[in-house]
Amino acid sequence: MRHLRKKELVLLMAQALLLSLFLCACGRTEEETEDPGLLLGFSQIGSESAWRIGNTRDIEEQAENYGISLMLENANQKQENQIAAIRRFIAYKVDVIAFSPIVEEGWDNVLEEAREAGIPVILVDRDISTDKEGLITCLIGADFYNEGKMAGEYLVRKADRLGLEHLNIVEITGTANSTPMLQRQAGFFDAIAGDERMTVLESIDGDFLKSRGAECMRYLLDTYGDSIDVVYSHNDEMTLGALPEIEKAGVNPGSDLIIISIDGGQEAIDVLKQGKINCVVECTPKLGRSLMETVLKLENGEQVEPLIHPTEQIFSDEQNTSLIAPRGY
Ligand code: GYE
Repeated sequence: MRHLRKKELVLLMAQALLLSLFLCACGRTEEETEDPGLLLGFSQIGSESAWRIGNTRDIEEQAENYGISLMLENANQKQENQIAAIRRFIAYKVDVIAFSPIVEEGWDNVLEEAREAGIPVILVDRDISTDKEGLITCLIGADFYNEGKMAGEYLVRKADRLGLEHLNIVEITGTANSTPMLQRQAGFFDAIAGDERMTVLESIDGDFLKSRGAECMRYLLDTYGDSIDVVYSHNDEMTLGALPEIEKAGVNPGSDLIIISIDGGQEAIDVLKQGKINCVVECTPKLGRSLMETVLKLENGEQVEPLIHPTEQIFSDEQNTSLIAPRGY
């Protein structure tokens, strides 16, 4: 065999390297397509709350249970990172794409790219707002409007039970223009609408973050002082950030102030049991099983429900809270 000169050998190796890089960039390599294991690409919002961390853990566990390969990317609270991740999933030719959209707007272009690539997209947890048809196969997530409505109905029952004549309410909302923020606000406001005892002093964006919950509560206490009767917080993280600020002001949460929260994570339930939160509306993060079952149905060409809502309950001082089972997130 002719001895290849060193220069030719280097050139040959460089060409081989370029070819393998090209094959990788074009998606799964030959041997992977021989073993058509189902591959799900999931873009997760971030790690902003115990709920989100529980949601990620559940999706990973259920992918394992159902034998589905999972490419999960954490977007660290940035929509642009989610869009980039979805484009990577398309390039890699995953079988299904799923994601929890941090906000409702701004997804049309990347979802049209997924549709042109023939990759079905499942929404998990949150929804999108679009005028275009056929971008999404289904939504698996909570009925956030009903969560807000249950929170408002609890407050009405509390006012009736205690014979309260007037309640000044402050609202600490989740991420602006996210589905849970929009719908938890709408459901709560509809539940108290027409009840002349209820006045909402201010709604302020806490972005579902514990640190922002504390900042918002400091501002609200400085602004409205002891005229506040009720704090309605869109998630436990912000509630847990707000509570120390309330106590620093010499106010007793759960007795001087009515505290209403949403998610139902273990930490908030423990505080409910201590009597420092009055009501926690459940929002389960355990959506992994429904997601994997839906992925398998799509793979088998079966019809899937366009909307899958988990059943949810309310935990409050109307019940024996010592009986609440461990929450798992
Ligand atoms: O309430 C909050 C998380 O989208 C339901 O996002 C989810 C919300 C949840 O950060 O804790």
